Amino acid sequence: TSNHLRHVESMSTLPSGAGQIPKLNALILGEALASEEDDLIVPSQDFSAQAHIPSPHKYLEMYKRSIEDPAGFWSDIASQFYWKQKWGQPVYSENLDIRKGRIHIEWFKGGITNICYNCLDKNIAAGNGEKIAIYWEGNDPGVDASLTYNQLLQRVCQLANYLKDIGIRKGDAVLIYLPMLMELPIAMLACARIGAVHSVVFAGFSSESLAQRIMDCKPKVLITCNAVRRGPKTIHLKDIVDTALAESAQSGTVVDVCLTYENDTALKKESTKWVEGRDTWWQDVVPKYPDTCDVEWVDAEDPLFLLYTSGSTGKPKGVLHTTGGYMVYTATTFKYAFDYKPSDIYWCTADCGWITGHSYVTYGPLLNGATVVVFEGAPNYPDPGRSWDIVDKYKVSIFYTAPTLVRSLMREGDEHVTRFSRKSLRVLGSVGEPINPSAWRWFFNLVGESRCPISDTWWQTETGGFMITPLPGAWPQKPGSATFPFFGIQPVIVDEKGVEIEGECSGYLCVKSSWPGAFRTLYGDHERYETTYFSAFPGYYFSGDGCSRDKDGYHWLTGRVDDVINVSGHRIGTAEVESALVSHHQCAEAAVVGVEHEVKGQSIYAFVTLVEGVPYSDDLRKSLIMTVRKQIGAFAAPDKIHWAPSLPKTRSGKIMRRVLRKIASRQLDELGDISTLADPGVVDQLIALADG
Ligand code: 6R9
Repeated sequence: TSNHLRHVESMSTLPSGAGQIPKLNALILGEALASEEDDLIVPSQDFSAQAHIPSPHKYLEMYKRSIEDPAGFWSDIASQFYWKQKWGQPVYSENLDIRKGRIHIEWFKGGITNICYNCLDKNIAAGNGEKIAIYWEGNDPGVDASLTYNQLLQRVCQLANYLKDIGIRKGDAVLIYLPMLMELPIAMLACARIGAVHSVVFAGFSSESLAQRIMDCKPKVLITCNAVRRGPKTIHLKDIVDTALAESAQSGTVVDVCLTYENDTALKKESTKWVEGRDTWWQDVVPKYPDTCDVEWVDAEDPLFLLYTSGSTGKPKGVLHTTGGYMVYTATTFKYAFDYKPSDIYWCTADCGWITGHSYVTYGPLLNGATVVVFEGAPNYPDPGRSWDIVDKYKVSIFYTAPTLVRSLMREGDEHVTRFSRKSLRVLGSVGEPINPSAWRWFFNLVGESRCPISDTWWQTETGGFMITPLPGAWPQKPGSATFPFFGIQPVIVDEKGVEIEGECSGYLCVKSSWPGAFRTLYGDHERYETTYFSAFPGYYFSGDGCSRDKDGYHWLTGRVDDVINVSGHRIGTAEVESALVSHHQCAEAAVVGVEHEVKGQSIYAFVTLVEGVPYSDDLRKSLIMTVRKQIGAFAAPDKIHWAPSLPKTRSGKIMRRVLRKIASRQLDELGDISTLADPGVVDQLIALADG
C-alpha cells in the first residue's frame, strides 16, 4: 500500500476554498474518521467495485480537476453531447461579484445545440430507439402505458409541428399546466425542439396563482388537460384554467389557444366546459401532424425554460435556465449521483411542475437514455403499499423521492413495505428538505434492505441540478448528511459578515464561482436576481440555506434562513401566504411562520389580526384557509390559524417573528428578550389564546 499512499499524498493538495475536502484524504489513507458514532454507513465492496466513482480517491482526482480547470473538465464532458457547432472561447465567463458590476454567467456560448435532439434523436441514433423511454403508471392500478424512444420522438414531433403551425417560434413562451401524464414531458420536449421556452406550472396551483404566472410570462398558448384523478379525487383542471384565462384576459393578457388533452379516465369530453375559438382538443389536432420535425438549433445560452419559485417577498420569481450548461449539468449529475447504468429503471416521484421533475424526471434521465417511470397518482393510493407495488411492477432500480413521503409511509407500518420484494432496488435518493436520521435509517434499512446507498441530494430550483450529494459507493454515508460537493461546486460556509469559515462550523451556505447548471437571471427582473442572491454576501451565490460542516468535513443542511417555509418539500414564501390572508376582507394583518411537523417537515402556522369589530369564529377560520387555497393552492393552506387581537411589534412597528415562532412551537420558556416590544403584554395575550 505504500505506493498507493504516495500517490494519494502527491495529489492531496487542493486549491484554497475547497477546505472541506482534505478530510476525505483521511478516508483514502485508511484513517478512521473523527466521528465516534457508529453512524458511518460504509458502502459494500460489491457496490463500490461496480460504481462509476468507486472511491474517495477517484472522486478527489476528478473534483480537483473540476475546480482547477473547470473549462477543461466541463468541455470534455460537453463533447459527449451533440453540438451542431462547437462552443467558442472562453468556455465560460462569469461575474458573481456584485462589487465588480453586473452579475452574469455563461457557459458554452456560441455552441449550437438542441436538448430535445440530445434526449431523443441522439439516443435513437445510438441504437436505443426500441428501448422504453417512459413507463406511465396511472392513478388507478392496472391503468398504464409506455413509449419507446422512437415513439416518444414521434409524439414530440407531432406536437412540435402543431405548435409551429399555430405560430409558436423560437423564444416564445408556452405555458404548460398538466398533471403527470406522458403528455407533460412530451410538451416540454416539443417546446425545446422548436426553441420555445416552456413554463410549467404545477397543476396543484390555484387559478389565481396560474393567472399571475400567465400575466408574467405572457404565453401564446396554454397546454392543459380537462381533468385528472389523484387518489380518490377528480380535479377539474380545465375549470381552473378557464378562470385563470378569464382573469388574465381582464388584465390585458390574452392567450390565443388553450390546447386541452382529453384525459378520459378522469372526465369525458362531453362534460368539459369549452370556450369556442380558443379551446382545442389535443386529440383532434396533434395526431394529424407529421411525426418527424426538424429541430430548431439554438445557442447554448438561449433560454430553455422558466420556472416560478417562491422567495421571501410576495411575488413568485421566474427562474430562467438556458440550454447548453443545463443540459450538460443535469445529465452529468444524474449519471454520477445515481450511479446510473443503461440497465437501470429509474423512478422519481416528483411532479414535473417542480424543478426536480424538470431536471430528474425529464432532462437528466432522458439525456442518459434512461427508462423513466412517470406516475400520475398519489404514492399512498389505493393503499400505503402502492410505491413498492410500482417498484416491483417495473423492476425499479433507482428510486428518488422526498423525506415527507418516507416519513408518511414509515407511519403506516413496515408490513406495507415488506409484503413487496423490492429486490430490483439498488440506489435510493432523497430531495426537497433535510432528511432526518430516523427516516433515513428506515429508508435505508427497511426499504433498501441495507444494500442501497441513499443519495441525499441538496440543490434548488436556481441551481438546476445537484450541488451537494453523496456519490453512491464512493464514500461512507452519515444518515442525514448530504456529504460532499458535486464536481465543479465550491460550497462555502460564511458568517453574518460574509467571511468564509473553515473546518468544523455552521453558518450560511454560499457557492463560490459558477457551474454550468446555474440559473442565469430572474425573468424580466435581473435586478431582483442580483439583490436576492448576490448582495447579502458579495462575491458569492447565497442559497438561503443554513449549513454546518462536521469534523469529518460532511455537510449538514439545516433549513432555510430566510422567510421561506418548506412544507412537504414545497417551497412557500411566508409573504405569499400573508398576502393571501390579508386579501380576506375580515383580515387586517397576518404573520406566518413555519413550525416543525412530523410528516411534512414544516407546517404553516398563521397569526391573524381581524378587522375592528369582527369576532373570531370557526367559520371565519375555515374561510381564511379557503382564501389561501384559492389564491395559492391546497398545498399552501395553513394548518393552524391563531387569532391575534394584536401582534408583537417593536416600537418601530416590526413584527417580532422570532417570538411568534416560539409561541407557534409552544417553546414558551424560550421567548428570549421581549423588552423591546412596544407592548410586551401582547405576548401573554397570544399565549392565552394559543389553543382556542
Ligand atoms: C430541489 C428542490 C430548494 C430548497 C433548498 C433547501 C431544501 C432541497 C434538500 C434540501 C436539505 C436536501 N432542500 N433538497 N434541504 N437537504 N437534500 O427541492 O428545489 O423546490 O427550489 O427547494 O429545498 O432548503 O433551499 P426547491
